[in-house]
Amino acid sequence: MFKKVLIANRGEIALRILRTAKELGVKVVVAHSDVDAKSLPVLLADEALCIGPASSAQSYLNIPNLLSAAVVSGADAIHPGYGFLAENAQFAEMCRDYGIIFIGPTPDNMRALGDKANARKVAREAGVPIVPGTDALVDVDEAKQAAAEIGYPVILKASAGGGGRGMRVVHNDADLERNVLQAKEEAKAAFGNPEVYLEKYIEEPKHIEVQVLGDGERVIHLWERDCSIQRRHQKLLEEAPSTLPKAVRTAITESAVRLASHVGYKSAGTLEYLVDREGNFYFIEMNTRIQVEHPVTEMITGLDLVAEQFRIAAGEKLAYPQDQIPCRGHAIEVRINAEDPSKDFRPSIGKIETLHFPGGPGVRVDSHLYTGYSIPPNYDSLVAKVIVHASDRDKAIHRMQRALFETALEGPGLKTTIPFHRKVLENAFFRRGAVYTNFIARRMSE
Ligand code: MV4
Repeated sequence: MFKKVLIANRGEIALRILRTAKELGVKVVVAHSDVDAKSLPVLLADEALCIGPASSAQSYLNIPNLLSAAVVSGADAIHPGYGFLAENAQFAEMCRDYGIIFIGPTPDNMRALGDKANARKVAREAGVPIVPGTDALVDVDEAKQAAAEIGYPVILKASAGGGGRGMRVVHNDADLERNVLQAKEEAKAAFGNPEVYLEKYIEEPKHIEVQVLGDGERVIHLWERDCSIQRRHQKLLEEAPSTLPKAVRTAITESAVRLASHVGYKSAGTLEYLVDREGNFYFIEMNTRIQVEHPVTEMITGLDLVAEQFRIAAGEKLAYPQDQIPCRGHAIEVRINAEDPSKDFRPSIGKIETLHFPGGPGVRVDSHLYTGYSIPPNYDSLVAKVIVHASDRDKAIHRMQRALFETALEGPGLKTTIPFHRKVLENAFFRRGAVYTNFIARRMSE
């Protein structure tokens, strides 16, 4: 195992990684921006190094400073968390060049799957269903011909995009040319890569993702999560397992193992799918990182996914065969964001004056907050994740209601998504599992 890990991240995920590192006997260096100097991960670290000013570009994305911090502190590994540099193949390669282990997939894994048009090719080769559509578009004529074959509506996606960024839905031939050209311009500006491709637009799908672990030789799955409850591509509530029929669950998880095995995947990863009303599923993209919602999978399997990432990166082989991965009960996570749901989820910042987290059976809270902490305005608004586990979905919903009833998170002017979550948990459609990607727009609009 490693002697010392540098955590190249902040907030709840930096704390989450720190906790596992300590349990594994690995010393922790937290790299932080100057506004994060008094953050909980910094206070709990064995060592902390400031890597730059508040702006992410100059700190958490600053590769020279992060590598210098790792070298200076004598860290033998770097954990990137999620976001920031987590899916940057070049960063992973530079870590390797400096003799530091990147705790994540190989640069080749990231390159094969990071480009979404290429990930579709990999899926096709592996015999995994993809949405009817094209490879990277050569010109507008190709788009028109493909749309004529597939039928409208279609969706244009940027190969270099992800998580909903750089997507446009097109309903007719008249709008196609303009949208292809605009999508290319936008993709070039946003990602430095103008490549776009086209897919049939699936209406009202469920958004299901399969958690996998690979050691470079063998891949296993840790069941699936339903992440359909999103707003503008920000997930708000996730659960595991899904409410899909057992036969669909088996087919989708097996397909994920096939795809990840095809590239010799090494580390934790997530394969995203859309599932339509008939139970047809289509692979859309793969996330080559630990995800925010990984705790729901930890609750139903009893595994520590971050510890698995450490062990795999240290060269260990997976310790369990597939049939020893349990799927016990039901878990739900709500993301508590410092945002005002009544003001279009506008970010809300402030100092924490009153803080009380829930506890008791089947409740877990992952949060870097403490009383007196000031939430800096520079980063993501996620401030806490409340995760519950119970023997079935109804009991998990009830337990989450109990947990949120216990929760107090207050400060002058501070607003959170907690009242919104209370409404979701009461919603009749949510309660019967009738959740699709348009749930919030359609069922929570008032
Ligand atoms: C789609 C789609 C419909 N058809 N692809 C959004 C996130 C990104 N990972 C993929 N996304 C979508 N891709 C096809 N072919 C609809 C969405 C989508 C969506 C997906 C999951 C959760 C919420 C969503 C909200 C709007 C659109």
